[in-house]
Amino acid sequence: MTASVRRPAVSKSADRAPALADRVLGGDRRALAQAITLVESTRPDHRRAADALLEAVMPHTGAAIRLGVSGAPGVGKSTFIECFGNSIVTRGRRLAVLAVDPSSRRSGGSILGDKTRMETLARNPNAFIRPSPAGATLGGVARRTREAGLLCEAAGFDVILVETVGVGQSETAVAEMTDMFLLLLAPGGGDELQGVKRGIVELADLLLVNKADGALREQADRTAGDYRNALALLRPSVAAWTPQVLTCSALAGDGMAAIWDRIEAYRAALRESGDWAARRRAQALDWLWSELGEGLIEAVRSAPRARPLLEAAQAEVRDGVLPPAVAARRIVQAVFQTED
Ligand SMILES: Nc1nc2c(ncn2[C@@H]2O[C@H](COP(=O)(O)OP(=O)(O)OP(=O)(O)O)[C@@H](O)[C@H]2O)c(=O)[nH]1
Ligand SMILES: [Mg+2]
Repeated sequence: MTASVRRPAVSKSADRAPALADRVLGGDRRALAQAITLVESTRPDHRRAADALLEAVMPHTGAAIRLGVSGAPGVGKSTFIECFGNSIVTRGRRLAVLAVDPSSRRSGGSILGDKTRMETLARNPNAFIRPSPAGATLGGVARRTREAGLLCEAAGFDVILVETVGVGQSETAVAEMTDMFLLLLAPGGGDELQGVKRGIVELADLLLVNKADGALREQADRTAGDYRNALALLRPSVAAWTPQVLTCSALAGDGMAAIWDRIEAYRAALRESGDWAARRRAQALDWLWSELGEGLIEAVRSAPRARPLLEAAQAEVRDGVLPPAVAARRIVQAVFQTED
């Protein structure tokens, strides 16, 4: 017997999945929106249907370019996505835009509000804009965003853009689910002044100094030069690609073609070196482990066998009489009925 984790029988609650999968694969936008809502749901029967759906579409995913876009509040992300998005859809691409940050955590408007700011793009049949679910936790949104991305790929979108706000930990989550990370910067100021953490700059494969127009143009060029110098001191994360710095103006629509060229050059370089596929494989495994971690915690929380022990352990840990590591080990042993 092979050790396969595939489940041949589809459970009753998953009955709606095959029909929905077919509609998603046919490019039906309403079905895509419903499918994303299904994977975002925490109801157990929805979760089972979502699993069946994801398994059904999986063979039809993987061909898209997955881009992360980040930048401090006000740097021009929404304006950029509208401008860049329009420029690539007019070149025949199909673009899906997803957001990672729960709207409650965002300083500016949520991507939902952005739908009005991304007016032209939102109306384009070759673009699909999906706000992040309100009230969700960061970890939860990041998990569902990966799945939403797969669904968009299955629906025929060949560029998946995941937006995040550039000030917190969500950047790492986004870098872990995308092929290439774009960081938007404003003219002038160092990272700290821009409210961008150093670690986020190090994640970037392409840095874009936006607002390179009018009175800000020269300063944008200087800022780009500063970042080029700073990047020269960093070790690139893959040998096949040295992060680059470009200037652009999302407002004036300048620099969009050059950005797309760099994205294609990046993909060609990483495909050539084998890093493209290797990174995807590593990301898939990381994803498995992170789901496994979440799943196990959930299982422990809801295991009846663990409940009395959990309550007692929490009280003792809170009162400082039991070391947390010891408590955790005992709970794990009780849940799995193992001895060490
Ligand atoms: N001059 C100039 N202004 C720009 C450019 N891009 C964006 N802006 C302006 O910068 C302001 C912020 O732009 P947004 O696109 O909303 O920025 P954001 O990064 O999405 O902001 P948050 O959603 O709050 O994080 C707006 O007033 C834009 O018009 C640009 O290329 N040049
Ligand atoms: Mg915005």
